[in-house]
Amino acid sequence: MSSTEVDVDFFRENGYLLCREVYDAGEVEEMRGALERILETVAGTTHDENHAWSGVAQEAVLKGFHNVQYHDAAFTRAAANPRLLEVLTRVIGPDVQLHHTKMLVKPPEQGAPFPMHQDYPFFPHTRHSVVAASIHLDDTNEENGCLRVVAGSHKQGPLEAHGPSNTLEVPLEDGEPLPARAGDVLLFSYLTIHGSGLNTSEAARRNVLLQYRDPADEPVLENGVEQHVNWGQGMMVAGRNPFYWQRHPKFQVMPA
Ligand SMILES: O=C(O)CCC(=O)C(=O)O
Repeated sequence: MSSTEVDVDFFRENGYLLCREVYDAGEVEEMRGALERILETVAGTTHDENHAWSGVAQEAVLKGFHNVQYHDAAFTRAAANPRLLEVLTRVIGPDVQLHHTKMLVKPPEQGAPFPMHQDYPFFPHTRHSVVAASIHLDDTNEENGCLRVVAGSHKQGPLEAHGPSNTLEVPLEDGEPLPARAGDVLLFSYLTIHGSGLNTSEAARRNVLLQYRDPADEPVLENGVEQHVNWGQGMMVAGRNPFYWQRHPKFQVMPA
């Protein structure tokens, strides 16, 4: 990937950008290993819940775990990968801050779909700088539930969403399927309408999703408190945080 391939105008116009070969085969393999170890660790424990979104078929399964960089340093390296930062600094600006991370595994033949939604209602901000980087650990296509986006939908701004999963009345088919290769990253604004279909293939579809923002972008507070907070939030991956003393998380260690 070279900097000339970062088509910032395309991102601004369409609200997404598919960046090819951001991670090399070795980096993908390292993340696959780390992700499989997380799955092995939770298997058979109370942590191994189905994280499929509300409203999807009951047999559909999603293995979705947050804070992956606290499980394995492979994800810390991935979150601060220089090739990814080259893209993020062109799209967000020189200062880039991690907001949160998660892994999403759609198991074979029953991997849960994501109904169409914007990410905005889960973690609203005032300047809408929040951008997702979805790292593909497997080749994706329509059969295994690749991501779909509605190009240009970010320009509509925040839309009225429904239910606990903040879904929109937009059929999945309205989203353009974006098949990708392992190592590719799909960037999209948290205002871009997106979703993905069921994984009906014989193999798992594994993605790691990292959310970033400009540290100057203030979260919308509820009763004076930011709602979507987790450890690792606020880590600077590029530039500096001029707002550290005004806004930083205060965590309390609680018994598990
Ligand atoms: O990875 C996917 O299929 C979709 C993930 C997604 O839309 C989300 O986590 O908001």
